[in-house]
Amino acid sequence: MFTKAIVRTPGKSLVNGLSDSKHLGTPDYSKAIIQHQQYIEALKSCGLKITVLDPCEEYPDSTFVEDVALITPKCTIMTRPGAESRRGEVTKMTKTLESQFKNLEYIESPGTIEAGDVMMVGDHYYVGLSERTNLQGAEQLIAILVRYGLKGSTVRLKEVLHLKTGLSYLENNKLVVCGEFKNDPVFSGFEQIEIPESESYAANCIWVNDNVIIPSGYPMTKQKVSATGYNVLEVDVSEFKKLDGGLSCLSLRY
Ligand code: CIR
Repeated sequence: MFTKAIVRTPGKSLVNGLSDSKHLGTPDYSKAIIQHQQYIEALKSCGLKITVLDPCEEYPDSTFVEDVALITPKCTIMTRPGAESRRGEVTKMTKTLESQFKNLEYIESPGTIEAGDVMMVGDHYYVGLSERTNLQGAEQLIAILVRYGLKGSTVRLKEVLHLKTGLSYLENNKLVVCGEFKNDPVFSGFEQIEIPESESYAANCIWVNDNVIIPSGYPMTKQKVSATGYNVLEVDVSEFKKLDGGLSCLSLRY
């Protein structure tokens, strides 16, 4: 069960965030603020106490807090984003986390990791090797996990930005899969919920205490996730989609 989450209100500089989805247009800042508030309300309705950090204009992508830290029950690992424009976000987040968490650990150069590439399944952490996360970063992360009695393994990505762009673990052995992860033998032991290509954005969804939050506007995903028996909540995150960000990216849940 999760009890808390950390989010960061988007700054006006959000419109300058990194994007491979320019065809979707520039995010509308006012809409993004409303959607972010609705996201917070959804997390609250799942029982979480939310820490809302102030906007950070220096870093346009800083609302995607998930990428800069991995909070585990045993330790908290500050990442080193592959996107250079995002590296400074880590220092900001470290200031927030160091007062709350002991056992802070750090990924060091030349390693890079963005925690959108890390999927927790109990005490095992799958680490995507992507354009943002390199082998050195993954090896450092796994070595830290092992020191704390946890485990990890790597998964090579072909197309998606982050591992959790195409996979979401919904607990109880249930795994949402899409695109390149369908039929991957690494995940054959899970009860799979296959998301069609036409709804691939919704493959990034989040389990929060037997609720699953999905992006709104994806009816097939809604139907498939509802069939698991979890309570499904929908949040419109269209403005974050324009920056390749999904629901998981917008919070650190612990
Ligand atoms: C980026 O490209 O870094 C941001 N525009 C989006 C980050 C999304 N984060 C995630 O998937 N965990």
